[in-house]
Amino acid sequence: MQTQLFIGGQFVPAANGETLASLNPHDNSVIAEVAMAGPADIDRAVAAAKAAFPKWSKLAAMERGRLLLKLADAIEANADRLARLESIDTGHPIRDTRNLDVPRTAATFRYFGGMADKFEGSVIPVEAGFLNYLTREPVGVVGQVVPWNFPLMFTSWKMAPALAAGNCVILKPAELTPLSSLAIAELMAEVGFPAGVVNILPGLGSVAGQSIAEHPEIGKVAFTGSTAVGRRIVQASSGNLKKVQLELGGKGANLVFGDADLDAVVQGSAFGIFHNQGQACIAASRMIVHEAVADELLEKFVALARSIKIGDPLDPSTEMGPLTSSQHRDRVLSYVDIAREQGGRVLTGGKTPDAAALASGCYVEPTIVAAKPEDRVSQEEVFGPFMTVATFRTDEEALAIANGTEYGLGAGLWTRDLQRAHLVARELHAGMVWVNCYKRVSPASPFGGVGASGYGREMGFEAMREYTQPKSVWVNVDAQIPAYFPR
Ligand code: TAP
Repeated sequence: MQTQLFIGGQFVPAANGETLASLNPHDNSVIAEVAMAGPADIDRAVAAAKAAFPKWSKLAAMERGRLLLKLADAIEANADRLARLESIDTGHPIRDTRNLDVPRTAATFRYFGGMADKFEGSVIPVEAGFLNYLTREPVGVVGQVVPWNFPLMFTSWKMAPALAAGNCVILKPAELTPLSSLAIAELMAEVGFPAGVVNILPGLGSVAGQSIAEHPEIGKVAFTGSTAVGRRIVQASSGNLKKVQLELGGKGANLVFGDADLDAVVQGSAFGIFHNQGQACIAASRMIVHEAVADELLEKFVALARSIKIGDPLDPSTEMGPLTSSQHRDRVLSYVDIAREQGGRVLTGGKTPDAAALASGCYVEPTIVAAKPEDRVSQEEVFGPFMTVATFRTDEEALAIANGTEYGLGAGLWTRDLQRAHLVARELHAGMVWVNCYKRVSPASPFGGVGASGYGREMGFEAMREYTQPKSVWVNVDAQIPAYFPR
């Protein structure tokens, strides 16, 4: 297992020799001591990336794509190792890291590997006699700051489009979960990415992350994480006016209309809120249900929540693992008190599991709380297996509740009425809407939000636009330009 910084194609210790323990959230045992980058290391990585950029950006796009495709193959060849590493570092159940995280990571590198030589410029019809064409050029050295909830997958979401477009990358994984991105660095070196094209530097957000956001020679910073840190990144980036892309928090509305298929709602919503222990920006964290079906739905939903098998992430039968850190577990549990203080009713969960075998881990039971739309638990991102429920009478009321937070990332709705589905989808304040499903993602479909959920889009052609700058070139083919200063 690699535990050092990946700079200029080499694994190296941090300049100041600092390390930090990465813990297994199942029992808080130490997995590894990992090097922690400081500003001097970020400077070294930027120098390596700058040196690599001219050759990498001018390499035939098909060749850049070929390396990304090779990396996708290498990820699949190492699937089991990567899945285990991700499970012990994050707490994701192995059934998910095997079936979702690793395949999605490979799929993202493969999608953008295929995209590299298909992302085209354009010719713009301007006045006669001129040829005006638009090319899209890479930004240069880009910084990427990744959170701890999907460290492996987000490494691919961030790096794949940036590299396909010809940029060089400095990526900082979260201090809590650095291991899978270092394993990706190892595979990148193996499949032949040139030195310096990718640099992966674990480190503290307030030190290494801040240094990336401020760095005068980094042209763009892409960030996924909390809205509070997103704001800090915007401020830090102002020195050199770098491009900023922000994928921030969410408070996903999940609207259930009276005509919905309730069994489908239960399954889709349980995936929406309890997959990855609810640690997802697009979690279905607010159920907003028509009062006529609320009792029937909640009875089924609570029964399912109580039956979820919580346990060691490495056990293939585990359906929900621990949260990623004990600090985060405590933060999630603190929201149970906050809910009660404002009159919320805990319908199930709201505590750590009773099982003695889980006592030293970061576990929280699936939690469902009936709360008013204006309560803090209905407004703030809890980021755990914690769902609020509120009821509505009219479609207008449902929309007002759904759109009544500062966030606007993902939202879902369940109905058999086609016209209502399209109308509500149009009116939802969100970057992504799911109809009769929840939390679907694909490398081909743009991902991102509005409002306090940030700006810019990952995935698809939109991601390639984010990682490039347009250049308009005017050529006089046979235009007769009248003299402006006739003499
Ligand atoms: P954040 O503090 O936002 O951490 C996300 C990433 O930003 C980590 O890599 C972090 O580094 C880094 N970071 C922290 N301060 C930074 C700074 N000043 N400059 C640059 N980078 C910085 O999230 P958290 O504290 O881990 O979690 C708190 C809450 O954020 C969660 O409860 C949840 O609401 C939200 N969150 C949202 C998402 C998504 S997907 N939208 C993901 C994670 C968290 P270190 O962790 O290494 O310090």
